[in-house]
Amino acid sequence: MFLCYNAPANMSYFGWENEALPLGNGRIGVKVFGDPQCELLAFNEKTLWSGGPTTPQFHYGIKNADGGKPYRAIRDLLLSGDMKQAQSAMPQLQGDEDGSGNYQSFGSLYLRFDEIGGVDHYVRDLELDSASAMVNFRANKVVYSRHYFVSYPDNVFVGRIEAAHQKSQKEEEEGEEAPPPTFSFDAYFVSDQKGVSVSEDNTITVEGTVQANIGLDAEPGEDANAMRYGGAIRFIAQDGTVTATENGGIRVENTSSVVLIASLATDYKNNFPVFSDGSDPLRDKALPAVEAASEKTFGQLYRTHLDDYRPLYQKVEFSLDEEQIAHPVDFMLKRFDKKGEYKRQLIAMLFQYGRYLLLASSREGTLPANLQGIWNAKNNPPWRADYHLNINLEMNYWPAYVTGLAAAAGPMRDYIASLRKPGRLIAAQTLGVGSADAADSPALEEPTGWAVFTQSGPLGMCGPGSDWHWGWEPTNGAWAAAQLFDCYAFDHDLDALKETVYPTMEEAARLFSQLLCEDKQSGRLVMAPGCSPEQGPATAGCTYDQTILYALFDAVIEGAAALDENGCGDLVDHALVETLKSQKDRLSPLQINRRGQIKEWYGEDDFPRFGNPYGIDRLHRHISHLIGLYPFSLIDETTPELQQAAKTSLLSRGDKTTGWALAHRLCCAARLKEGDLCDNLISQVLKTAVMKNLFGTHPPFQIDGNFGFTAGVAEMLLQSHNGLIRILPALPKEWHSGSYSGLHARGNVTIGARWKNDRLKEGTLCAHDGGTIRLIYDGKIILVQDASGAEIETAFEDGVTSFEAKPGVVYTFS
Ligand code: FUC
Repeated sequence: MFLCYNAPANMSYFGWENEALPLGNGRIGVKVFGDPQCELLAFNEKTLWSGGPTTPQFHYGIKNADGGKPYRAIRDLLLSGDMKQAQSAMPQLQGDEDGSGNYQSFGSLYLRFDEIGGVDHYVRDLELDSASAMVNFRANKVVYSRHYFVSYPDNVFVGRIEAAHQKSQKEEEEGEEAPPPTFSFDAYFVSDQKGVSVSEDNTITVEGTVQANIGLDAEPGEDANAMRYGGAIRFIAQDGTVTATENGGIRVENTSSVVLIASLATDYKNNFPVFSDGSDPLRDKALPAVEAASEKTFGQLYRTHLDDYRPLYQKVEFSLDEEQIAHPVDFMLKRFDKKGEYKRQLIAMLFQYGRYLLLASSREGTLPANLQGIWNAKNNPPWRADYHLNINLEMNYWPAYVTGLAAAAGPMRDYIASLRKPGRLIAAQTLGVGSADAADSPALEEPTGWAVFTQSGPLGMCGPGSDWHWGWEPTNGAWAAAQLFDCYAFDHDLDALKETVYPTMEEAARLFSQLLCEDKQSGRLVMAPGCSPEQGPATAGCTYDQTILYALFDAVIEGAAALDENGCGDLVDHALVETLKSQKDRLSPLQINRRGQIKEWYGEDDFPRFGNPYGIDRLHRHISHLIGLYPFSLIDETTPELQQAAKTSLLSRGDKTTGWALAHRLCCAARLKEGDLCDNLISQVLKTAVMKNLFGTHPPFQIDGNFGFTAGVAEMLLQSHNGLIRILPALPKEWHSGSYSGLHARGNVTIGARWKNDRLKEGTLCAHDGGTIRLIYDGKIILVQDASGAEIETAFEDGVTSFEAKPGVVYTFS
């Protein structure tokens, strides 16, 4: 599958955002512009951040280190019913972002070619099956081709630029061999951190320390820190000459083929509160990677890259039975907008693109995909290109397990686990649990409970935001923690559960278990104060907080049971788990308001009807009161009233919203089995929420929209919450026929299905660990057969077909 274009990307920030094509190996990101005369390759390194503990103004977001005093006072005001006083006291809970830094841009490599002449037959594309970008064109009877990829196993960017004669058929037939055409270019690197480039022999190197948002006077920004970075770019020409130039560049002359190998690194390590491994990133990391890769040919490097990438990407196939014709993407988007054409082709492409982007921006051993994945062309990107935890980071990983990409999920798991230490400081200083008073406090070694608010970063930022309306959401870290349980729910990854996930979830639950208070009026156990992202009043027990805690407690209870069953019960605090069991039901997250919707705030029916004193936006992008529908599963076919209320809520919120918010609506509509509503939302995404390069847009570019879209489409095809596997639960009328394979269901089950004329034709199922399978397709009885075609004994009750699956056996069903 290709994303193709018949023009280069504009060499501007607009072009970078809308048109340039992304490559990455989870650590190194590159955007390809593809201008024939002057190639621009914009480089990123995932860990290149400003700010953090080495900048004096940084204090993890904590403004008032008050041990949680105002928090308790406001909680008591709310519990005594004094909404007004509570609201006016909320600013006391605000933190700040001082010194929290930004994800930085690494810099750009320019290749300025000697006059090439009139260009035609120009094509620039991104091949998803090989994670390669290509640029091909002709000029003066010469065919130029460029091929780029970023290899995860070799940790290098690799490019090859070639020229060949454009031969007529006659020349081909006659087999005339002329010497190959050659080309020449100057290469130079511009560091966005003002690092100096030096060239020697065939290699450019650049190094320095992070200068942050450099001012007009080229002075370092105030978030400049001591983080070291280094990069090396080597040019290996097949013929002609390669020489270092005096200005730190490289001149390649009269070559017919040249290979570029580049690697970038920093000294970042996620070891709070130091965040450095003390290395020399150029000499210890980037140069050795380039040296090692230079020993191999382009073909060998490419083969290693494919051997790593393809088995992951090709796990899932999906088609809506529309031929994938290689029209330029911008042309197809326009035609869809005007005439409704190419829709199914675009949907299949955008679905797989989300999987591609996740592999490109998130692989084992580094930070998770941030708000822009791994790509960023500024030193002050939108929202710092950080890790927002009130939906965005979680959404980035919604497609991971269901679309077979556990290999991309590790960075989220490791990052959230790493927030435990700074999160203990935050819990102690803002919520009064634990005794840590500074980042070097020995108390931070004890698992007393951790909390992270809305914004977080790789250098320890995780305190409350500078405006409580969006900044005081104490359960955000708990949401991320609860989601980590996907590793076990989907893939039965016991090692991950034991080593990182369970301890991280349990410690978050320990904190909130202590913070819950009884609301005398309702009898519920509530978290207070809390805000529904990112609007309305601070209240006691808002649906958002209550749902997250319900889901977290549930995940801990299930996780503990799994550890007990697998002989790892010593890792479980059983007394705590018993407490969570008794607290869970008293959280009572979901209530229906007098408009027949899911309540967002428990007391909302009593809010003043005139004047909107709490600034409530009924069309708000966040639908935080519906997280119990998706990603969590508090609402399903066993709760029809809640389902109806959720539908009313979803419809009333409307679809005039941002990229990620459309994606969340899509996931919710899928859970409601509203296929046609899903289809409308998909049209909205294609019309308003993707750019030419299919990057999701908020606006501006924000990658969560891509990942949420992929998760939403997967949820239309397969659902597996609450012990049931639902086949094709939300097919729109327009999707008459299609097929998929390789999607994952909870319980370590792989599923495929094919449908025609709106009906399931046939499916495949493999339960890797065996067990009882409970399948639903449209309330109909399902026939299950083994590989030999023999019918398997099933039971059918309430629309559910169940049978005992043997481990690893592939069954078919229809
Ligand atoms: C959330 C959203 C914003 C934006 C930001 C990065 O806080 O409410 O719309 O997406 O994250």
